[in-house]
Amino acid sequence: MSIYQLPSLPFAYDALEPYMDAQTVQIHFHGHHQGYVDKLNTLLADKPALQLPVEELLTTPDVPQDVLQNAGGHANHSLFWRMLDPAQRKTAPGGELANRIADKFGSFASFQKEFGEVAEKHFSNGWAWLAADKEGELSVFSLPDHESPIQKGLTPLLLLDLWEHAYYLKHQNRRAEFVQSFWSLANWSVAETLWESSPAKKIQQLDEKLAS
Ligand code: MN3
Repeated sequence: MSIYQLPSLPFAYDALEPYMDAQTVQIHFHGHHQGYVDKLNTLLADKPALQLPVEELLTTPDVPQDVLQNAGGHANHSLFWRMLDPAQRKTAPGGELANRIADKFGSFASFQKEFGEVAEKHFSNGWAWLAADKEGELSVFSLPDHESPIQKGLTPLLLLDLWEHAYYLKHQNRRAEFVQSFWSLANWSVAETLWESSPAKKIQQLDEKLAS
């Protein structure tokens, strides 16, 4: 019995066409993501004290670097697949997240522009992120390799894989084109759910309860 397992892919391999091709999705999921899961299982097979839920592992002190890298790979991809909506029922966030984005970036379009620039400029492997801090303040940034905002005490709301394995078969060296195509797949319902379960939002809900 493995400690960590590949989660289900919430859509068919070809469901993200034409933005992400079926071959890329299949290799990305069964090759790359499975690879991080397998490596993590190997690394932690004889370390029962570190056999923790993967997000917990990211904030545990003194975790070896190779364990952190593979834990980040597993955590980020598990969330990333859920951040892609083949049917895209929502092309922009709604509710409070929409207001927060407008407050912080001026408009949803300005947010997309900033996220796109961060993603395009990021050098080499990494991920682009939208995250919230403990006060609910939003920020857009990129992190190298599989580093996660969770390691900085932030709550991820949106993420985009910038590793070449995520886009090279279809988009080759045109990362900007890949980033642009993400706006046709981004799952804003999931981003809203992540916002609703963020620490700042929980405090707000408790305050509302106390005031009622
Ligand atoms: Mn990847």
